[in-house]
Amino acid sequence: MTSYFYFGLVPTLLCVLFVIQALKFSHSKTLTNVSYIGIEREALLKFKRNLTDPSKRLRSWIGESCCKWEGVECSKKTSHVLKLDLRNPCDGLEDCKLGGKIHPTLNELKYLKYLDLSFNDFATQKNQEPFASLRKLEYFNLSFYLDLSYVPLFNPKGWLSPINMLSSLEFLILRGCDLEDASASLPVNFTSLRFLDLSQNSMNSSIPPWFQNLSKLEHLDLSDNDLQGIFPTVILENSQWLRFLDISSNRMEGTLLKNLSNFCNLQVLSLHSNEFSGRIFDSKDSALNCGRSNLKTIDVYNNGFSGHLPNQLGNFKDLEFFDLSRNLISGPIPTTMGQLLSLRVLNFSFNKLKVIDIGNNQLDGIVSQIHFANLTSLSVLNIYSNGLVININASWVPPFQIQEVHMSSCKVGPEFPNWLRTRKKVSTLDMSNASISDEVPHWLSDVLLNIEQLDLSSNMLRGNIYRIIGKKMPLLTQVSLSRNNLSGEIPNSLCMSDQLSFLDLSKNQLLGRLPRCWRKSQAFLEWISLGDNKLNGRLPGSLCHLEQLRVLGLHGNGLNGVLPKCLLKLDLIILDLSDNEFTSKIPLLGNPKSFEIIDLGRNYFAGNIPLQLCHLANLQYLSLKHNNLSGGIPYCFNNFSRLWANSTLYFRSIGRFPIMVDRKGASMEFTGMLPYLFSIDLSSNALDGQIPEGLMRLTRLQNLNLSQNKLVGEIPSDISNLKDLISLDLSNNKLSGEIPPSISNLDFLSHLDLSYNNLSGPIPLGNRLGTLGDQSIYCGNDGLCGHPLLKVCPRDELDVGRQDDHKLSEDESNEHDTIIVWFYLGFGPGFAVAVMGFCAMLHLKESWRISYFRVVDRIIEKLSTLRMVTMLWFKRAFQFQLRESMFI
Ligand SMILES: *[C@@H]1O[C@H](CO)[C@@H](O)[C@H](O)[C@H]1NC(C)=O
Ligand SMILES: *[C@@H]1O[C@H](CO)[C@@H](O)[C@H](O)[C@H]1NC(C)=O
Ligand SMILES: *[C@@H]1O[C@H](CO)[C@@H](O)[C@H](O)[C@H]1NC(C)=O
Ligand SMILES: *[C@@H]1O[C@H](CO)[C@@H](O)[C@H](O)[C@H]1NC(C)=O
Ligand SMILES: *[C@@H]1O[C@H](CO)[C@@H](O)[C@H](O)[C@H]1NC(C)=O
Ligand SMILES: *[C@@H]1O[C@H](CO)[C@@H](O)[C@H](O)[C@H]1NC(C)=O
Ligand SMILES: *[C@@H]1O[C@H](CO)[C@@H](O)[C@H](O)[C@H]1NC(C)=O
Ligand SMILES: *[C@@H]1O[C@H](CO)[C@@H](O)[C@H](O)[C@H]1NC(C)=O
Ligand SMILES: CC(=O)N[C@H]1CO[C@H](CO)[C@@H](O)[C@@H]1O
Repeated sequence: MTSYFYFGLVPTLLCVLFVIQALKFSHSKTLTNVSYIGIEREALLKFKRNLTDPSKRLRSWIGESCCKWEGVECSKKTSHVLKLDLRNPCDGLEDCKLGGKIHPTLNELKYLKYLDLSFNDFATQKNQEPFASLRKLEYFNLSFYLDLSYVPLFNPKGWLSPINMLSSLEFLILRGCDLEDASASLPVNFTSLRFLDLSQNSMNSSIPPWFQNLSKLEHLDLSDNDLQGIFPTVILENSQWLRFLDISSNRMEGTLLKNLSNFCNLQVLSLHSNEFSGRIFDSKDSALNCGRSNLKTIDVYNNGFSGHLPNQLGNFKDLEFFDLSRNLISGPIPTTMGQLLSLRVLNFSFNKLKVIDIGNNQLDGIVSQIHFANLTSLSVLNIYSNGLVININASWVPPFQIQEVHMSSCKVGPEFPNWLRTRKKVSTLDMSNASISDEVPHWLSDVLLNIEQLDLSSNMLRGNIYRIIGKKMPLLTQVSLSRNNLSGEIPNSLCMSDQLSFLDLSKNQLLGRLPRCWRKSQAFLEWISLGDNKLNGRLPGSLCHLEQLRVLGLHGNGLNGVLPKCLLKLDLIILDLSDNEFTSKIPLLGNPKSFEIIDLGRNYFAGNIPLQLCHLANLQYLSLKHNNLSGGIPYCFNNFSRLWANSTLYFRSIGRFPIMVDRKGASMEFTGMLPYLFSIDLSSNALDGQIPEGLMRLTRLQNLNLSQNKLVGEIPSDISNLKDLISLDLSNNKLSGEIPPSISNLDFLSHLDLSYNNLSGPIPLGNRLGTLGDQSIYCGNDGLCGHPLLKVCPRDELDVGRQDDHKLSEDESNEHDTIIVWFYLGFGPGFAVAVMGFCAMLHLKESWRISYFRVVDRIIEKLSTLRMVTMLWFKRAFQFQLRESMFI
């Protein structure tokens, strides 16, 4: 039994062993090259040795079989390394980045097909070819590889070998690599390329001609570069497989006038934020004139496209996203928009269209429920800023659950739109300036339970504000109800909105006290504007819990009492308490350097001007007028360094001003500006002492008003330092001495009042003063003589000179015309850049369609009146500052 076992089994075992051994041998002999696989393993180890790996992502890179290492994949058949995926797994976070130098040994991975090194921090080295022999590479992703700008990627001396690689490469992703010139850094003869992503680089050339030869391309992303010139539509003719085309945010131009049937093969067309023009739909040979389109996304906002919306919108049966906003599209909205149908199941028809944004065009005509009758999936409806009249039947129940509605500047009213009544998912509602003169419907606060952004400003809404914001709105971030006729007290429920950042209830009929319930958890609240209401009582100390508060506007109410001291410890930028009944001293300001605009005018503040004001280096607008202040003007007022000629602070500041922003953040325009950006107004107090010489250092001042005080002494002789001065009012003081002759050098001075002082001597002559007209600006000074007063000075013989002056001033006014034209041309870009900072500060979400930065109370009230005058000043300031500041 045992022997049988022995003698039978052993040979069998041996036999089996032999067979296994033989199999193993033949296998390695025929299918793999063991020594070569060892080389690949060694190469990877060498590569690893030169890397830094703070998160120890490569800790599995030990042992014999490199195929089990993290990020390494081998062929099952041959065991050669086919795939190396070292993509940063934590969304590009620093911690997970690999760093160091890429060792050229990587070239030993001759069978590699897939290489992903994206979001790491490898050092780039000249004169190295770390990938040059990767003949078989099909997928190469180097996204967010900090800086490839000086690496000649494909040149003979470069990283990648054109001869070896180009025929197999199908995916090339170089997003965010600082590439500057596609022609120089990429080769001309890819043959297999299907997916090319060069977005978020700095290419500023035109699109290189070799793009036309990418005949297999399916996905082309060139967005966020600085590409210029005419878009070569021939690319589309040659790439019949193209499904995805994104060239947004460049400077491409041209029309798309061509019946490009390949456009209709596209699924995603994104051309937004370029300079395209011409008709896009409605002419026979316009681009999107297809019988049946596959387009899911048409995203062409912010161009110069014109023409009408097509009647055949029904051709776009797969359309989900349709954004034509900020173009020059005109005519009516075709009713066929509501019949874009794709699917009919039983009795229900389904439609894929989710987003319609045709705001800010030149559309007109009447919009009724027919336009939206069959849009079952619609969630975003933006038709703002057109000439549209909305005429929707009050009993209509929409087939969709809308989330975002922007109808500002459409004629929606006079009734409040009843079709909203049944919608419960509304997160953004913008019906500002929509001619609604109705009472607020009682159901509104139920519709608004999930609201995030609400703008019903500039209507004639009546009724208690509780009907709008009386219930808890936990998601509310922005609300503007200004310029209506709302009544009632400010609801305490606002203190429950922890996401709130912007609150504007100005210009209503609101009564009672300010809410006292402000809480620390309201950590986003930056803007409170309650001006021009009928509020009274004291400022609640709980306002100081709002640590992010930047703008507090309470102008024109009946607020009274003492200011809470803590208020001035907040990092406020704009504080407007003017036209109230505040009393006692101006509280000492802590040391917040943030203040830029302080208006405490028309109150009952008494005592001295606090010296602490002088620490506010960013202050550029200070009004304390019409109070009961006494004492002297602090000598340290010369500390307002933003008002110095060499200050670079100003351009950041202007961004803080109220603006209109649309969701793209691209177009921003001021709704106005302060009459004077740089101003000190201390008029109508009881200030005494002399005008401090140091004030003459504030060379950017445009307005200096010290009138109606008890100032003594002379007008400082270097008043001509204030070269930007537009308005100077020193009337009704006790100033004496002569008028400094240099005052006639103030080129921009267009308002001057020196009346009712004790000035004496001759009135200076000069270009500017010659045109400043009448005698009233000098009257009440018995000692003055000369033109325009009738009193002749002892040695006055200057008739001839005066005529010359007249000639000069004619020339000058011509010049001013051209200055103004210049100003308009130069205005936009400068400001657009300047205001960016503020937008960021207010946590603008990208999806916002329009926001609410309309000015608030008093500050806006001042806006725009003296705009023309201000422009003269800008001409100068901008010429010198614009360039540098635009690139900060
Ligand atoms: C095995 O690898 C070596 C070293 O690269 C090479 O010289 C040899 O040709 C390879 N043999 C086979 C069969 O691939
Ligand atoms: C390339 O890498 C980036 C960053 O890891 C990633 O977001 C992107 O999806 C990759 N691209 C493709 C086409 O795989
Ligand atoms: C284009 O490819 C061919 C081989 O296919 C090669 O000889 C030639 O050098 C390549 N041209 C450039 C500019 O890389
Ligand atoms: C492109 O950018 C480079 C470097 O910033 C610059 O020198 C060149 O003039 C720019 N070209 C164009 C056409 O703007
Ligand atoms: C595109 O390919 C054609 C031939 O297919 C060739 O004649 C032409 O030079 C190529 N153009 C570019 C820009 O590479
Ligand atoms: C435009 O192309 C489409 C699809 O190829 C075709 O049906 C239509 O007739 C063409 N229109 C004109 C004006 O050529
Ligand atoms: C579109 O909606 C209207 C009104 O709801 C309905 O009468 C009509 O049948 C719908 N059209 C289609 C094609 O479903
Ligand atoms: C700006 O000029 C003032 C004098 O007017 C000088 O005291 C100050 O140091 C200058 N500041 C800078 C940053 O040059
Ligand atoms: C930066 C760095 O570590 N470089 C090293 C890469 O590896 C080679 C040898 O494999 C070293 O000589 C380098 O110093």
